[in-house]
Amino acid sequence: MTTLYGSSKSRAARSLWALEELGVKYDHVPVTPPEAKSPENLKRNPNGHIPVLEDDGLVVWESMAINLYLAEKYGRNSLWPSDLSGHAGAFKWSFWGMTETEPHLIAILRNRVLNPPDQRDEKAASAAVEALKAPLKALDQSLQGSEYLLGNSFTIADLNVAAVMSWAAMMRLDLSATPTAQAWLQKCLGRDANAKVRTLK
Ligand SMILES: N[C@@H](CCC(=O)N[C@@H](CS)C(=O)NCC(=O)O)C(=O)O
Repeated sequence: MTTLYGSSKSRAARSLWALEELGVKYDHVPVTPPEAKSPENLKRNPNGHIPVLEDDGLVVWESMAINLYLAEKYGRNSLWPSDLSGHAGAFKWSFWGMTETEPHLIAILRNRVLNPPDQRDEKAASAAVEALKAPLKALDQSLQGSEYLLGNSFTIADLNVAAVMSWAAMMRLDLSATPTAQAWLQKCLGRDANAKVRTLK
């Protein structure tokens, strides 16, 4: 039995997207961010965060770890690359997404959208937009000449990075300086499995 805890309006969207791509049968418990520190959720994840996956008794937290696990277990013929160099690519891009881009995107999101207007800092948001330019350039260059990050098929590397970058799309950040990355992002986010996630609680 597979259960994913976390609302689709949170980082849990990433893992819901992976489950939908993989066609895994699962139960969805849409725990919201304010509920993440509840005693029940703290039992599942001592950090008090969502998403959390329970899969046949195994508990996994951290969105990228959940997705890499799901891809390896259920996606041998789809999202999970077939060889060791592909696995290295999946790890590389997933960690890259979390460390090189997510912190900047969160800074922009908080200071332009999430914080109450009197607690927004446009200077911090602009600095984060500036800091994002180098990783975006690296992404754009890496996609030159291939459809997806690891070659010509969509893998968990694409899903994980596009899921992080979806905040850029949501905030309509100007990505026109990196048109290859922009086109790749639209292609990834336009997949049916991602559209399905947008309909979930
Ligand atoms: N690095 C973690 C971050 C998880 C995280 O911070 N999730 C947010 C929701 S997007 C959360 O649980 N917020 C509630 C809280 O921190 O109390 C992951 O990727 O899973």
